[in-house]
Amino acid sequence: MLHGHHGELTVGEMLRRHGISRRSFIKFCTAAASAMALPPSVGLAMAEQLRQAPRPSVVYLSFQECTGCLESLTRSFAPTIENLIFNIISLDYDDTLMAAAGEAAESARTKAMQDNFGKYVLIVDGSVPTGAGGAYCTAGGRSAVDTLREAAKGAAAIVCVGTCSSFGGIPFADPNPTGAWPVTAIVGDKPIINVSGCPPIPEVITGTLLQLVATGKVPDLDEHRRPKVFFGNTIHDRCYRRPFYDQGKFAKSFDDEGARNGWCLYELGCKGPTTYNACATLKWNGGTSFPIESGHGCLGCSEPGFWDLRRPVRGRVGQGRRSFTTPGFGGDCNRRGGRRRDRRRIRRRQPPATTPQRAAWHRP
Ligand code: FSX
Repeated sequence: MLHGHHGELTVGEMLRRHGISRRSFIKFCTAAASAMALPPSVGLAMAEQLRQAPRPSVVYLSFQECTGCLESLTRSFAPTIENLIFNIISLDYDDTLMAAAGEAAESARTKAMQDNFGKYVLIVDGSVPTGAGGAYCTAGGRSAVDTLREAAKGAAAIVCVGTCSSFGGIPFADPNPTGAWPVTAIVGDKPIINVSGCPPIPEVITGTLLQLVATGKVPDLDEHRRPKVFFGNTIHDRCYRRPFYDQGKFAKSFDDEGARNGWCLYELGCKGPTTYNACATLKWNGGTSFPIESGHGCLGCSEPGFWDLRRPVRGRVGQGRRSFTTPGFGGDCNRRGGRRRDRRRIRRRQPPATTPQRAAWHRP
C-alpha cells in the first residue's frame, strides 16, 4: 500500500548512504522489537523488510492539542527520533519541528502533497474544532478542518497520534466549547490507525510507523483502530501489582501502609482494568517506570471517552464527584444511571453535517 517518497531512496539505500552497516541495522531492529516487547526474530524479519521498503513521505499536522504527543515522540529510545526521520521516513512537513516558517513551510507541505499524491502518510495530532466555522484552530489562514480534508485526499494512510486526534481527547470533553471532533468523524474513506494515549508512549508511535513502513500495510487493529500489538492487553493484565489485586490487598490512601507496601491502587482510582495500552510492559523514558510504578493509578488516557467517562481521577469510576450531565457541572456519578447518561450524551453528539461518514467515528 505504501509507496516511496517522490524520487527517494529505499530505507536500505539511505542507510548505506549514511554509512550504517547491515549488522548495526539488524541490531537496531532487534532493539526496536524488544522495546515493543516482540521476540528478536520479529526484529530480524523487520530489518529485512525495512531495508527493501520505500521511504515514505510523511506530512505531520498538529491541530487542537498541547504538543505533548510530539514531545513524547521526540523522546523515543528505539528507534530514536533522528533515526526515524533521517533514515526510515521522509518528514516533509511538521510545523513544530521544521526550521521553515510562513510561506516556505506552507509551500513545502503543498509540494510534498502534490509530488506524492496518493502515497504519503498523514500524521495528525490534536482534535479538529468545527465550531465557529473552524475559527478555533487556523494556520496559514485556513481552518484545521479544511487543512485536514485537503491533506487526507492524497494520503495513503492516516496515523492519528494521541487521544485528541484518535477519540477527541480533552478538547472533546464536555462542554466541548470548540466543537472538537476526532479525525474519524471528519475523514471516512481512508485507512486510519489510532495511536491513542495522552500522550502515547513514544515507542508505540515509532513502532507503529516502523511496522507500517516495513510491511507497507495497516497493522492488525482492535475495534477502536488501535494496533493490537500495543493495545491488545489492559494495563491490569500486565501490571506488576496484579497479585495484590488478586489477594484483595488495596491501598486506601496514598500514604497508608498498603501504599507503602505497593498494594493495588484500584480503590484510589486506577483505571488499569479497563484501559488498553502498553504502559505496564514498555513503560516510559526508555523503560524506566510508568504511572502505577510511580505510585499513581492509571488515568485511562488511551480510551475513547477520556476525559468524561474516566472521572473521578482519584476515585473509582461511578464514585463521588460530579457528572457533566447537569448544566453547571451539577449531578453526581453516584446517582443511579449517571455514568450511563454521560455515555448516552456523548453518543448523541453528531459530527459536522458535512461529514458523510457519521458512522465511522468511535463512540465510547
Ligand atoms: Fe492530545 Fe497531543 Fe494529550 Fe496533548 O498532540 S492526546 S492533549 S498529550 O498533545 O493531542
